[in-house]
Amino acid sequence: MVKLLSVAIISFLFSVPVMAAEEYEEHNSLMNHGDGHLMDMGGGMVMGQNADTLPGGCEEISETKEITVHAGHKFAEKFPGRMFAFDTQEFNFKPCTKLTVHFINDDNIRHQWMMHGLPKYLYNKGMFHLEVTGPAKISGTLILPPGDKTYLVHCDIAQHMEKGMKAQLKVGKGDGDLPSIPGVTDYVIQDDYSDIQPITAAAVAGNVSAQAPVVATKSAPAAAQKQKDESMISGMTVIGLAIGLLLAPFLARKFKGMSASEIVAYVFDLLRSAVELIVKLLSDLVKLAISSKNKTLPGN
Ligand SMILES: [Cu+2]
Repeated sequence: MVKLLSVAIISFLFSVPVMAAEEYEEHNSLMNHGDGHLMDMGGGMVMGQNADTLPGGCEEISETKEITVHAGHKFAEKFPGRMFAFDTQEFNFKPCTKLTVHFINDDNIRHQWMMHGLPKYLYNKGMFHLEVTGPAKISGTLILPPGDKTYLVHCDIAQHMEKGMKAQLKVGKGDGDLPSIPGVTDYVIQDDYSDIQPITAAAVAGNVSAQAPVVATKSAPAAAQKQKDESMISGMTVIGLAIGLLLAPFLARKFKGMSASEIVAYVFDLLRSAVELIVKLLSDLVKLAISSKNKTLPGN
């Protein structure tokens, strides 16, 4: 009996994390503020909710669809260099589809599923928008317009789209692809890891493990130092060239009719007198400094 009980307890304990993973706070009693704008006190928000008005050009609702989209840091792990992502980067629906989106935020921060470019007579600012601080779930419904068009879906929290939380939703055939959709289209601004191969959409889709990101070996300060050194060298080169060009006519006249060994001897002699002059100047300077230091002020 004890054995049976302990087995039951152990199996229950093991199932707790699994059950916990499936549980999200549901924001399903939102207050309707009109114009498809719904909110609750817990930070859940829906904008552009439209479950019954047909967009112009739609004879009827072509299909009724429901999707569940997750958002979170963990979904960006397969996209090198990205921090946030949806679990799906591309959606496709028939024109005039009535679409319900169940948006699940898996992170402990705020995320959005924001769709742009919708007709403004029906959707305020052309947006349909789900937003919630997670981990939590929020749902909203809209009716997609007719025609082939590609809509941007993103999270508008500062830097979340730039860091990967971006997708595209094609109605019908769509009208092209949007840039920088992780795993779908190439990034507009490619990170510069200099020595490693650029990460293309094809590489991410085809072979994630083989393309595992190699951490850039060159650290930024080292690179900056190198650049500084290079600029110093080029500065010295210019000065050297200028001196050479100025001295060349004078030296050419001087060396006329001299043999190679005579020239070398002359140059060394010149250098020796230059060094002597500099040493003399320096020692004079030091003497001057010492003598002025030892001077006593008048009246003391
Ligand atoms: Cu976000």
